[in-house]
Amino acid sequence: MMNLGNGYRYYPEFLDRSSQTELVGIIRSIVLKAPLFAPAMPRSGKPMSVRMSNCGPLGWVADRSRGYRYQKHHPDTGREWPQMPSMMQLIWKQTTGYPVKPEACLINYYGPKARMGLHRDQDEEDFKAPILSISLGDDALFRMGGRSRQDPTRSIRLRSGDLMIMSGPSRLFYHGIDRIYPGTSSLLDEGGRFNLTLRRIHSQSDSSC
Ligand code: MD3
Ligand code: FE
Repeated sequence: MMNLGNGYRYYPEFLDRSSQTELVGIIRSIVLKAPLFAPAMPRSGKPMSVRMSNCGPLGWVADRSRGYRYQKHHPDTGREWPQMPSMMQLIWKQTTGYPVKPEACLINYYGPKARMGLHRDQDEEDFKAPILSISLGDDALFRMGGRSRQDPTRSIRLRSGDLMIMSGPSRLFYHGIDRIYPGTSSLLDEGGRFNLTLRRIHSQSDSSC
């Protein structure tokens, strides 16, 4: 594990090839039940280049009229999100040590041209809980900023099997994916990259409905 400062923890090559293959199989079964959708930007209505799905009790969605939010149902099928697989819950428990289960796993799929602009993750109520990220497939150029959009950034190339944990100050830092490096991994037959982010939405103490 590499400590990158500000609560950023980086675990290069955390998953071996067989674990990566197992996780891709799990993702494939999830997207059969909860197909990838293209979220729309709240202001413009423009579709994002990254396609998404979720598993767990809550999922992150976005559209023009209602903006960014977490909800219990798939925006297209109206069905509940598939259960969070035990393999994901186990990785969360083993690496974060956080005493409460993750509520959402956002599944991002990047084709060769997809990118994700600099943003902060602030649609959750619980900023004390860490976020855990797992990269699968082609390499990606990840940009890490700071508390303010104007803060200096540094970039690291994320590879298949890498894991990152954002806790403490880094939890609210700006970040994005500048590009995918097509053809750098043979894990996915169709190419591109999956990224999983495991998240807590509600505070542990929050017992409201
Ligand atoms: C730093 N995903 O889903 S993962 C996202 O590779 C997201 O798909 C990127 O940004 C991806 O919101 C980056 C690494 C990551 C995830 C969440 C973070 C870094 C983060 C939240 C706060 C700070
Ligand atoms: Fe993010």
